[in-house]
Amino acid sequence: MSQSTKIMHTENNKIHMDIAHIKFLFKQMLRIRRFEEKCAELYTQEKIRGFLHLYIGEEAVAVGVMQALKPEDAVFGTYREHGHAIARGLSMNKVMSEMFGKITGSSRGRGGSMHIFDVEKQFYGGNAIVAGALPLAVGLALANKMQNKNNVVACFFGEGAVAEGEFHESLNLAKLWQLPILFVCENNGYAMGTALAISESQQHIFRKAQSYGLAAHAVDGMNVVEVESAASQYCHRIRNGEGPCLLECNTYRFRGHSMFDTQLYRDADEVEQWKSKGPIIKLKRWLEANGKLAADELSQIEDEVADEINQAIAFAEQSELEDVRDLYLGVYAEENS
Ligand SMILES: Cc1ncc(C[n+]2csc(CCOP(=O)(O)OP(=O)(O)O)c2C)c(N)n1
Repeated sequence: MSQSTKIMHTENNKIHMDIAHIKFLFKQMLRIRRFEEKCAELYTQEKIRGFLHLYIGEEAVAVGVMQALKPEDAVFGTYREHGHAIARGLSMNKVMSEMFGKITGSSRGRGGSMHIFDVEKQFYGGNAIVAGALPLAVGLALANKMQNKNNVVACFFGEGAVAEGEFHESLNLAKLWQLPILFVCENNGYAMGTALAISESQQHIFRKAQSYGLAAHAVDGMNVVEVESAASQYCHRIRNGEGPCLLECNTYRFRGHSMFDTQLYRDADEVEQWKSKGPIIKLKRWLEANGKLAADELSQIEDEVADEINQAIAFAEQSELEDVRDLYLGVYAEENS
């Protein structure tokens, strides 16, 4: 969720942002990174089960885009959505409990890692289907338009989604009906083991969007400031009724596709190169080089993040599983309802 007070303006194509806000962005990314690292650990301990897709390396995308959104806007994530959920402002308690399958989770523990959902935060998943969120997001944007609401619907998806018909159908209808929607492509170069470079003739996703008439361009998805700035400009256009936009964020996942991935499809050198320009390390270096982040302040931020995560784990551990007698709850319509 965005910070209430911030200062950002662009001048001569340079982005100027308040230092307190930049530090806020840094902490948001760190919260996601440390949460994900802990999830990997808990997975090996079998506290978290099922599929687990980590967002490590891609934090700048969710954090940057969320700053451009208001509480009444809606968000659709992917199955790699822990980062989207945390950046949107869901409590770590709720997200961690969902991982543990506990009733205090955002989906009563029924969804797990890929199905985090929170109506209060206008967070509509978590979706296991590649490109599955796009038509849902278009439907919600259509509903908003028909009700004369200029709320933005933000829809995240990986570049692998462009191989699905839903991507093309969704962009086409969104433009045809001038819907208030921001498509956010997290282009990390690989759809599981399939590199974009060997599967698509047009590898610039934003150009596909332009061919449908959307305003679209690509940004460095490792630069949270750039992502926020671009998303804010697009949200401004969308709220003005200027139609849908697509932001392509070039990024990289530092770990395997999920917890089971031998990663034979990419070189270790390539991974290391991307890690060295990761969103957190890059911003940390910049803050330090400009004398804006002292060692004691950094360790205080790390401590606060660790405390929040430890509390979330304790909360999830202590929470109950759903009572088996409630198994049919929400499955069938209630009689007389
Ligand atoms: C419709 C559909 N087809 C295939 C799959 C299997 N699958 C799961 S993830 C994935 C790759 C998607 O890659 P991308 O959209 O680039 O997202 P990333 O994992 O890189 O974040 C595939 C093919 C699926 N979940 N849904």
